[in-house]
Amino acid sequence: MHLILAPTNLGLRPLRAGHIPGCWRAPQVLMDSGLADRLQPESITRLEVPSYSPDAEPDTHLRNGHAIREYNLELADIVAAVHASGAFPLAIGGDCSILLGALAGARRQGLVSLIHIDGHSDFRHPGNYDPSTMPGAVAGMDLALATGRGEKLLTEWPGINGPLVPDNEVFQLGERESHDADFAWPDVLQSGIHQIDVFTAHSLGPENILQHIHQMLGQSRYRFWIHFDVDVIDQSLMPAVDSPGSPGIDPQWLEHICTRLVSDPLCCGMTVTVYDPELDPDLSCAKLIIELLGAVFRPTS
Ligand SMILES: [Mn+2]
Repeated sequence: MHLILAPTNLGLRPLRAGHIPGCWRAPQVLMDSGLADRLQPESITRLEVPSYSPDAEPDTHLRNGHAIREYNLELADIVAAVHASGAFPLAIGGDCSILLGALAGARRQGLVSLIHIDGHSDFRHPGNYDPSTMPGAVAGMDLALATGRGEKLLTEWPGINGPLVPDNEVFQLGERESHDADFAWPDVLQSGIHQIDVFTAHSLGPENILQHIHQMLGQSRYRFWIHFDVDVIDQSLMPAVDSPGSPGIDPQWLEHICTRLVSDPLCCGMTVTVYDPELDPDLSCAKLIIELLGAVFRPTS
């Protein structure tokens, strides 16, 4: 496995005036807490920390939109190079905006499906909010942008016609707000995206969830990417995220699901996003993430 450290917070909104989201620190804190010792990657690439601006920019309604494009073009090159070398890319964010570059890189070797594991569908786009009212946070839009909804700045990528991934090749697992009266993006339910929300997930259990995922993957047999936003874990265990919530999916279920998916030869990479060390003073969340990834990637140890 090739570890990619992507310390970006460009896709998040400031939580209060003057706040700079802390998830850019995640790769370093996870490394200091033993991530590489546990995973034993064959090699590591480190991206720079980009400079964050909370302000609106010219020519885009996306906060840090231009910088996010640059960052993801660089990430895409790295992912493509890792694939060309025959290794498995594991990208540690950073916020969910890194999904775009990861998919753009993976697409260089052909079409991909996406398993989007996240407590939120991240499906904000101009069809369900008014972009002129505030600069948009890309970390809440990654699935919309990946399926081609939103500004061309982040939906169109070099050498790729159409969206990074079509709706019917996406499986979203873990949305917790789909029954809320103020659900931010109800149109995701009418899209072609396959979805099992957290409530249905609880009633199904991990084996049945895997069966549903494999049903989708079995149709196309494309290679597939796993996006794992740690906010899918309940906030009692994973408070160190931008948008914590309850309920969540049991870490042991997630470990089981991801272990099975990663062991599939068609699995072509994984992003792990949104851990914020500034909200994790005792590092218990860092330990949980490292243990979970350790079990997924070194299941026999
Ligand atoms: Mn997310």
